[in-house]
Amino acid sequence: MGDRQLHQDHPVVMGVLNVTPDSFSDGGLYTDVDAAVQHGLRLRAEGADLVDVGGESTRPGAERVDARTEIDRVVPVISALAAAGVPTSIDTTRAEVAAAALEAGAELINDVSGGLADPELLAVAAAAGCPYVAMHWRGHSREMQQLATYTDVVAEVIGELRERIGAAQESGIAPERIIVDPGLGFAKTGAHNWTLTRHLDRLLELGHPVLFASSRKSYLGRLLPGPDGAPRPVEGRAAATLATNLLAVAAGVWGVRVHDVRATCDAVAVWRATGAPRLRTDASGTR
Ligand code: PMM
Repeated sequence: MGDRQLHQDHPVVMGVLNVTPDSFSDGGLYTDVDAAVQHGLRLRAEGADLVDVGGESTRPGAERVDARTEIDRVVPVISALAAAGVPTSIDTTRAEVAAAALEAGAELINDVSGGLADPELLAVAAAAGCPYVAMHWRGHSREMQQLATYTDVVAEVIGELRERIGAAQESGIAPERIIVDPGLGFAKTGAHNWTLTRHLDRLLELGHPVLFASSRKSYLGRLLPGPDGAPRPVEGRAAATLATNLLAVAAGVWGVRVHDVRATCDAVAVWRATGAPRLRTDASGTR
């Protein structure tokens, strides 16, 4: 297991591939293995550095599925993409699913619970020596919106991420393989998401690469209501998503997790053309 996904000379674009019937944006579109693989190939052709494969929806209120179901959804897709030379990550909170996905060829573990849902997952990442994304999380989808209470969201998210970095290191994950993510929309209101976006510089001070994942999320829909006051539907959130991602890239994040890969790669190319220096973040805290 290498670290090639970690050390890119450009901001990493992670394409979203949910093999689920119920994800908020692409749920139900790629439940068939062939359709999922075709979409993964398309994301890669459009410029994704990594295709992030998930088999359990984490949208607010979603019901959990069992590990067997999750494995049956993701493993055939990851195997086929790996065989086609497409780098993949596994979006899971479960050790068993992560182990099966790594075996099938996944190169990075994306854990939206930062090791809280299944502490065994940290040992799986440590043994594989793969990069590990620790997202800020306070509870499963059914309960997370009640947990969106902060007096200082930036300080609290940073403090709680610091604890997860500590737990990951205690389990044997090398500090330089730990990526952090503020977890937009996970136990966060729209106002929390905006504050975290404004203060990405403080998150970067943790000394770890930062992953930013705003793509099509509901707070963007609420920012742009229609004439009737209803939030803009998922299909109309691409431009707002792109704007947030460009802000994040300019702030120095390691990568962005997006549904619309081509547009994101175009925006990254625009940013790179300005010659703006990439902030280098490593785990020793130097930038
Ligand atoms: N959000 C979702 C799923 N996986 N992973 C990371 N690291 N960060 C996120 O914010 C995140 C994630 C939920 O959205 P989806 O339906 O787009 O997968």
